[in-house]
Amino acid sequence: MAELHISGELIASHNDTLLGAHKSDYEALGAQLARRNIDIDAITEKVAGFFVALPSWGVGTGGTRFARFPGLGEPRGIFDKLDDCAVIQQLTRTTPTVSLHIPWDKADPKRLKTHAQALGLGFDAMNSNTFSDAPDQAHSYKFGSLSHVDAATRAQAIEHNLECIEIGRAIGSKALTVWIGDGSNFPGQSNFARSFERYLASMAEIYKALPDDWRIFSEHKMYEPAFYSTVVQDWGTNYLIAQTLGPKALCLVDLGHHAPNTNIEMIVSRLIQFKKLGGFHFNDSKYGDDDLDAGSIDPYRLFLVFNELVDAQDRGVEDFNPAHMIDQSHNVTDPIESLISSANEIRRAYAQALLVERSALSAYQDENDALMASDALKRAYRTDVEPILAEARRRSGGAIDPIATYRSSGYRRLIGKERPLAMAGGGGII
Ligand SMILES: [Mn+2]
Repeated sequence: MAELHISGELIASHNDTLLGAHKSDYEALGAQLARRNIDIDAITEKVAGFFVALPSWGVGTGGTRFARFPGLGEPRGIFDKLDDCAVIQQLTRTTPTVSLHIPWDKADPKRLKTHAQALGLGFDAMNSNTFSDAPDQAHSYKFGSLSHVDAATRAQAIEHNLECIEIGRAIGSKALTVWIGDGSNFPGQSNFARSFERYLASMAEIYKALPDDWRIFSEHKMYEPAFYSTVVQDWGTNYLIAQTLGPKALCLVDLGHHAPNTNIEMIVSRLIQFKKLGGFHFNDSKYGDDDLDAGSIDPYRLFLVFNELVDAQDRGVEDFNPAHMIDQSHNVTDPIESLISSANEIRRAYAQALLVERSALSAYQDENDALMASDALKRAYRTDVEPILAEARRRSGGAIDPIATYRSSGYRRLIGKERPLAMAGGGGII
């Protein structure tokens, strides 16, 4: 039976020591926002209602192409991963769901559901894996999966995705994320048109098996593991996929899956406008698909993405319900601390975007006042919203300072004793 590792008493006693300073910070920010005609409590309420899903693969140490350096108390399987996810949720109250990766997290669905429920967790989108070979599979994905030249390999990859849907149905998931490693390393190695045709035909088979209330997300990535071309390379290709498959097919934007300097927030706006934004894999990057912690490199870009989301919300865009998920690889930090911090950074970007004075911004745009338009965004971005984030956590039973509370709990030391060091699988990077 699952048990919660962080006690409510620990959170409460930690919060007590910080409450005085926190209250005065919150009041000061409230007064500052009131001068802008913004009600701080209304913002706090919205922030408290914003959630992001944890990646099951994120609580283990990720590793690079060169090495993996596992830390103390690495999760040995999905049930350990869920325990770690529960710690993050208890402290942040921002991450009530977990996104599973099959076959890494394959287990009896009933046990999965019971364990997660006991920890107060639910399940977000399922992730299929046809970018690596499972030990017992008949056909290799070395040269592709859903777009493979061989029909039997494609059929096996389709079947795996159908199995992910089945497991997902049993545990209460409502979406399937498909990312493939298919592509080529040499010009001429594969025929662009024919491999994309094969991919679309395979995806149509998966789409047919999708329950009515499910969505399927395709995730584009410009390179890696294929270095010359990938079948689902860019948001244009991704849009064509979603458009070809039908209304339940939507595009997933992983922030690290673009060329450096790409205007991701504009891609987000385009996908919203044409009703094909499925959701996000949040992370950050400097050079490529670095899978660094959200907001750690370019927090302004994260804010600009959220600026588009809040703009769409404010305009009342129909059926606007993007999935928020984290997709990171943690190599030099305690993964639990990285995920706590990332969940906070994602909420921070949302809170800042809520502070943009949109009617003023719109007026500056109509007057071609570039400087003041830019300043309207900067003004919101410059606001230190930490008291709002802390108050949202506190009101939901979470910690005012989740990292400090986590460190004082001794959780990492405790599970270090329970879980012997193992080279556990499932530290995936997609
Ligand atoms: Mn991803």
